[in-house]
Amino acid sequence: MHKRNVTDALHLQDGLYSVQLADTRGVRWQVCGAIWQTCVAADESPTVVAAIAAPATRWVTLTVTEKGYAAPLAALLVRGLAARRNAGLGPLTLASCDNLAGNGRVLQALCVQEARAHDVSLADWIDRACVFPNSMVDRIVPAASATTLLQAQDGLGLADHAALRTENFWEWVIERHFVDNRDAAVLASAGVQVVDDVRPFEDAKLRLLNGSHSAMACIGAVAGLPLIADCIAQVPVRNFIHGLMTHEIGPLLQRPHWADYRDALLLRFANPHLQHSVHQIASDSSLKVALRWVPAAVAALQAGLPVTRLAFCAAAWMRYCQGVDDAGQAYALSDPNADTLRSTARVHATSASATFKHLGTLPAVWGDVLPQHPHWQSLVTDHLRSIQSHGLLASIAMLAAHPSQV
Ligand code: CS2
Repeated sequence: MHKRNVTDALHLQDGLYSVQLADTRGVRWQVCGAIWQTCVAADESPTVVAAIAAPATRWVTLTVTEKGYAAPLAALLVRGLAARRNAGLGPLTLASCDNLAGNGRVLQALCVQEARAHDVSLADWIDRACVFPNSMVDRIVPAASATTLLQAQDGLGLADHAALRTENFWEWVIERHFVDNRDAAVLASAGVQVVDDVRPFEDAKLRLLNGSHSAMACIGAVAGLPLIADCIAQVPVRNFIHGLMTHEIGPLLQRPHWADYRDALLLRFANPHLQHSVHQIASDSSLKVALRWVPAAVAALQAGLPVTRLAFCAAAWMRYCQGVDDAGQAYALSDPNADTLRSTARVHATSASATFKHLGTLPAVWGDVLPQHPHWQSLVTDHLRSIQSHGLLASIAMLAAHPSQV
């Protein structure tokens, strides 16, 4: 784990914590007993290494967010795997549960590269004997707030400092790729879908769910709508998100019944119990949009589909980077590149073309196709100009009033 307050709370509660499962059909509480030991990886790396190298360990699962896929993670895993191999123990299944395209392959490449710098035969063992299944994990779990803890106190009659709230929905789709093939049946018996190719599920989730989330995060932050449920309750925003999914993203997805997934998402976004903060989702946007919007926009442009709403999302993100909403209220930008993004967005705040030039061409965010594409450039710049002159919500409403543009 990453945060000391969470590990401390769990430690005091013997690893037990409660989860509120809530939607319009009702609210119930579940006490989870799956955790028996916790530690903060950065401060207690020997404990993590020992756990990876323990004879009984068969799997390592990871949820470390987009920015976690960096050298310190690789170093920790590789130390654990090296200790395992030195002890003559077998390889592991290492399953990333993060919102990355090809998350298993990303993790594998990171570990193999790290190992190769120290020990080529270890790198080969990690590459060939350990397995890194791709997977798609879907459940909306907002960060716990003071209200969550109060509700836990009410619902359970005792204080739970590690309580969470979530929705009833969950979906885990994983590639059939394990050290021990019998794991497939164990996972399937728990409701996990074990498939040969995760890609159609991963694309649908990253682009429809996470793409819409990031869109509403920027829209909500700039328009002063604090929660995802507040955003989707605004008819123009809801129509925008519906149109984004229906006309620009959905038609190129291979997930079967993607329109049902879209409709279910609109209900999930409206869940009144989740209280999902737009600022939480907006954090690390410079890393997220590269996975959530860019592949969808490139594919739509290639297929001749409209990209007006995707371009609007890009413009909304650039406006969001200014760190001040349409009512003049400042907010914090939580992003590894926050300082540069904010100062760039502010310096060029009155010029849409200069904003595009400096924020719309960042290769790490937008890749190399979109920044050069004249249609994309002019759409994003026009939307930015509109947002800067009329405000964000008015610009969305104007977009809906001119269906010929979409
Ligand atoms: C969200 C995700 O915070 C975010 O960026 O889009 O955490 C989202 O809630 C999950 O991926 C849902 O499965």
